[in-house]
Amino acid sequence: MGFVDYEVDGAVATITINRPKALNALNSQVLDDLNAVLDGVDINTVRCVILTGAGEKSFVAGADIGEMSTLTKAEGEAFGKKGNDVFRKLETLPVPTIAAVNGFALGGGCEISMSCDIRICSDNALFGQPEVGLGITPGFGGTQRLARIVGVGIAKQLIYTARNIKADEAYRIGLVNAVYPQEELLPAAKKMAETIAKNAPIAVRNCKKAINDGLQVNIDDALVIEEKLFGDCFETEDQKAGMGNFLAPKEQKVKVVPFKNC
Ligand code: DAK
Repeated sequence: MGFVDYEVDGAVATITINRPKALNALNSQVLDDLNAVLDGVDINTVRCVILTGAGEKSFVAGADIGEMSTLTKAEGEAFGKKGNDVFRKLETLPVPTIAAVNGFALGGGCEISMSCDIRICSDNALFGQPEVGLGITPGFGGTQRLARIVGVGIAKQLIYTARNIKADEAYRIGLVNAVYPQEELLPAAKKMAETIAKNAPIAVRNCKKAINDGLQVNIDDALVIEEKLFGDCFETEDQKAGMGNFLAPKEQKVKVVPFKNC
C-alpha cells in the first residue's frame, strides 16, 4: 500500500518503507501507511518482522523536513505524537523485529531503527541525530532510546554534536549488532528472522515482553514480570512439545520442533 510495502514469506514478514525519491523520509502519509501495515501483522502466523528501506542508498533519511518546516507549535506536537504512537506500536509489536538498515538512518530514521528489537546494517549505513542542526530536538524517541541502547554519555555526545557515524562506529558503540556488505544484508536479516521463527513463538513473544517491560521498572518488579511471563508458557502445546522433544528417546527426537503457536 502507498509508501509502505508488506510481504510475508512463511513466518517472516518484511516491511519496506518505499519512498525512494525522498530517501524514504517519513512524512504523515508514510506514518499513516506504516500504522496500517502494523495493524495488519497477524501474529498467529508471523513470527518475526524485518523493517527496511527501498533502494540501496537509504533506510530512512529522517522525518520529512519539507513537511515539518511549516508546522505551527500545535501541528509540530501533533506530528510528534503521530510518529511516537506509530514507533511505539512497532516497539511493542508482540513478535520480534529486526531493522535491516541499508543506508542513511538519520534523525527519524535512526529513531525508527531503535524502535526495533535488533539492528543490523549494510557497510554504507550512516547513523545520526542531526536535529539540533535543524533547530529541533530528536522528536521520535531519539533522546530516550539512544541513551538506553548505547549509554548516556555516547548518546549525549552524538545528539549534541549532531555528528553522523558510519557503520563500523555504530557497531563499535553497540547501536547495531552486525555489519554486512549491502547485498548480504537482507539475506542475513532473513536468516536471523527464520532462526527466531523456528523457536517457540509464545516463549519468544514473552521474552520480548519481559525484556522490554522489565527494563522500565526496578529489578524486583522486573523479576515479577519475568516470573509471570515464564509461568504463562506452561500448559501451552509449545512448552509440551519443546520439553517433550528433549525428554524423548534419542531415535524419536526431531532437530526442529514443529511449534504450533498455541
Ligand atoms: N526530508 C525530506 N526530504 C528529504 C530528506 C528529509 N529528511 N532527506 C532527503 N530528502 C530528499 C531531498 O530533498 C532530495 O529531494 P529532491 O531535491 O530530489 O526532490 C532527495 O531526498 C535526495 O536527497 P539529496 O539530493 O540531498 O541526496 P544526497 O545523497 O545529496 O544527500 C542526505 C543525502 C541524506 C545526506 C541529505 O539528503 C540529507 O542531509 N537529508 C536530510 C537528513 C536529515 O537531516 N535527517 C533528519 C531530519 S530531522 C519531532 C519529531 C520528529 C523529529 C524531530 C522532532 N518532534 C515532534 C519534536 C525528527 C526529525 C528528523 O528526522
